Amino acid sequence: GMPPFSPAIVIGTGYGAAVTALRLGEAGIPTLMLEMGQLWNTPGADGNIFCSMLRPDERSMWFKRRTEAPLASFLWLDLANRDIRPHAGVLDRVHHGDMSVFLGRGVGGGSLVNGAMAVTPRRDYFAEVLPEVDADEMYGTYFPRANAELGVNEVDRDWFESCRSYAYARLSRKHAEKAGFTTAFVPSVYDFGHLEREEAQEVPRSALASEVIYGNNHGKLSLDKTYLAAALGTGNVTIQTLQEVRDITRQQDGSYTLSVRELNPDGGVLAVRQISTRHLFLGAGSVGSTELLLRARETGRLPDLDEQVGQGWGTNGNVMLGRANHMWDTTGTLQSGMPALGIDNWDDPVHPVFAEIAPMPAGLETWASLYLAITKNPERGHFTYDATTDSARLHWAESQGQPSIDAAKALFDRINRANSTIYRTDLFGDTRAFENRFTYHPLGGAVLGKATDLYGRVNGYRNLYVTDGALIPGSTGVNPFVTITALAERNIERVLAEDFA
Ligand code: FAE
Repeated sequence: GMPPFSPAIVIGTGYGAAVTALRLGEAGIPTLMLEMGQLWNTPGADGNIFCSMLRPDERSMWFKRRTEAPLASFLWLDLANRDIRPHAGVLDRVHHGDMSVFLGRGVGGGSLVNGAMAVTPRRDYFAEVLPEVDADEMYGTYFPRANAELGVNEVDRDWFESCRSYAYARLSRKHAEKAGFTTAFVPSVYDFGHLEREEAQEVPRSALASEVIYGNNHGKLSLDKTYLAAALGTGNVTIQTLQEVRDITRQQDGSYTLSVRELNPDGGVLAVRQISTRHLFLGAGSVGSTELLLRARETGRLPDLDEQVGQGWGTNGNVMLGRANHMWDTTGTLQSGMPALGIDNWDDPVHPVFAEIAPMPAGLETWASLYLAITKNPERGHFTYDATTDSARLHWAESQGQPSIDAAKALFDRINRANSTIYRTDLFGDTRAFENRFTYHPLGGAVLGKATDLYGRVNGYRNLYVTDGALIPGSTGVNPFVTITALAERNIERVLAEDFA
């Protein structure tokens, strides 16, 4: 018989997907969201929805036998990682040769696991990255709209100067300033008021209880509390979980039929079903949406997709590093898991860097300062389709990460020299000082104006759209979710006005 039909389907529930579903729902269009991860609203035996980073269990990772935290070691001991039962946990680490990508899985996508840093990119750099997008419109309308809907807030400056939670950030600021660099406060979707009450022990601790990459039990305005709650509130949006979209085919009448796996949260596929739609929005993220399109093109299901699908992928120049502090320079044992400060050296003509001052919430004094540097790395990777595994394969060589290291090194060599400090070489599993074999910020693969038109309409097919980080050509110069959100707001406004008449 005929598969069930929904007027609009959105794949995924991350930033691009959530924006799109809200605006479709507000316009009165019945919309179904298909999410491969779980809905995170049910406490486990310990009373918490999410587990902490210090005692990870099966809730932590997406079908792994052992956790794969970004800091592999401390004094070369594998302290951070634990054996776990394979389960549909909230954080995935997808391996592609020399590069692995961290991804959120669940209703809210990356918003469940990220550091909540909500940074609007510099206008001059945004215009450089996406020159065909009207920057006046973005900075006048869509960035403000995204910031308001996401609930972006800033830390109270007086509290910041006196609190325990950001002693580690004040220390890194002191070291940066000694080398002549300036720092900038970083807005957040973590509620800083909640954080103040956490430190005062008036509310349960979350950012102050080493909760970040495996989810926050309190304090964070993840998408399930903002855009997705509003989308459901329209009465026109439905979310189905543990639904992994695999294949997209186009029917003669122009509708799309999806083949969807219903996943068992403890492993395996319960069923495969079909569902059809008129308007199909891909919000499965840079890696997920690119894979869906590439598979569709290479298996002949959507043969007219652009050659640009799979191209233009980047890491946002991510590179992580640690510095060793002197005995008298303590970071403190209480560290907010949510960063609030960055070293802003983006104006450097040779090596622009925006380095977030990251916590190392080990619960003990580590004498280490940690950083995630965002650099301007011109290298790009691309995806090919591997028929034997029916999956997309990322091509990115470790050497392509070298420009990120060079930029970070230029900045932190100067900070080390000014403070007579050295790099930590015990953090990343071997003796390297710079870790560039993973990214938190995958961007590109179906780039705006290349694989799609200037509003995310996929070239070659009507009523097929990309809404997420796949649209951004590999770099935004800052943490990317505000950019993804604002661009999705811009695109869906145009699509609703023109394609649903
Ligand atoms: P994303 O949020 O990844 O959502 C995609 C959704 O689609 C996920 O829920 C997937 O489970 C789902 N999905 C994928 N494939 C399928 C399929 N085939 N069928 C059904 N569902 C599917 O996409 N960014 C910042 O701006 N600030 C930060 O502080 C920050 N910290 C981060 C920390 C960590 C540990 C990580 C991993 C990321 C961080 N990011 C941060 C990046 C940010 O979370 C990311 O750019 C956005 O989440 C990407 O949004 P998208 O809408 O592209």
